[in-house]
Amino acid sequence: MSYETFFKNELKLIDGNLRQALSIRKAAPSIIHSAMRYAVFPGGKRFRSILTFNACKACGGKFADAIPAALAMELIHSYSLVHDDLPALDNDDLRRGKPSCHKKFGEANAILAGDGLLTLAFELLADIRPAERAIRILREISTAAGVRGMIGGQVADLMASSRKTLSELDFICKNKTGKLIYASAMSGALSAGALAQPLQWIARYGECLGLAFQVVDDILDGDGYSRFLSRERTVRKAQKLIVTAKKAVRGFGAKADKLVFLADFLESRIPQSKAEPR
Ligand code: GRG
Repeated sequence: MSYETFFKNELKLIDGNLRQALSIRKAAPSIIHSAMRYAVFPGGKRFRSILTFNACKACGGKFADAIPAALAMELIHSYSLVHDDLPALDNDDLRRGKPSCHKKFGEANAILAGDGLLTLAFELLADIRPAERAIRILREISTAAGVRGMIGGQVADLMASSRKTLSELDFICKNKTGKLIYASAMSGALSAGALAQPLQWIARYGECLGLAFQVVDDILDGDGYSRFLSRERTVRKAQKLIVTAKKAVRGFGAKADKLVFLADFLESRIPQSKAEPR
């Protein structure tokens, strides 16, 4: 079954709730709301929010319990892409097949739209109840998105020389990409009120899946790990992480089927032979 069919309900739920969260149509100045919506729609794979929903489900919660965390993860991911595309960073003119946010709305508005998406994420998380749960989730997500996570990884990437070591590359990928995926899983589990043992399983799963995501992305782009390791070793690294991720959630039994599907989906993205870079 395709990814889109398998996750039809999650995709509908995340898009409907994102639309609602971003639908301040009459609010002034309208340009910032338009730029924020432009950055979020149409979406990409919605991988992080799908992960949040299903980590929550594996831990005995309902999708509805995970809506604020799932929204937050998708908003923070969208902000990171808007800022990453800016001339000062990757300077990309295109994102998801259309002009990047700064190309459409100008650099200043794109910076502010990114800021708007990031702060909206935390506004939504603040409504989680009980309040102790909100605080726990806020801590997890803010740490992952900040200097001990995505921002730290991005800065390490900017500072690294073209001759970085494998351990520097690991640090960059675990933080820049991995931490947000880790937090997507953890915030889903926390939204279900998960206790120590299931949290430990989800933590291990999220950690391995997060790094595997970047390794697979590097295989597709012919970048990062692919420049360091042979194709065979890069593929093996991704596969090993995916196997470990799946093992970590075995204790959930059938409740983790969708988490296993997500891990298998990553593996299915690895081209059979050396791909032309995207
Ligand atoms: C604060 C100025 C400033 C910049 C921050 C946060 C940041 C810049 C960069 C984040 C790093 C980043 C974009 C890492 C790449 C992660 C990655 C592989 C993104 C692609 O994710 P997918 O494949 O995309 O899930 P879709 O389009 O499917 O949502």
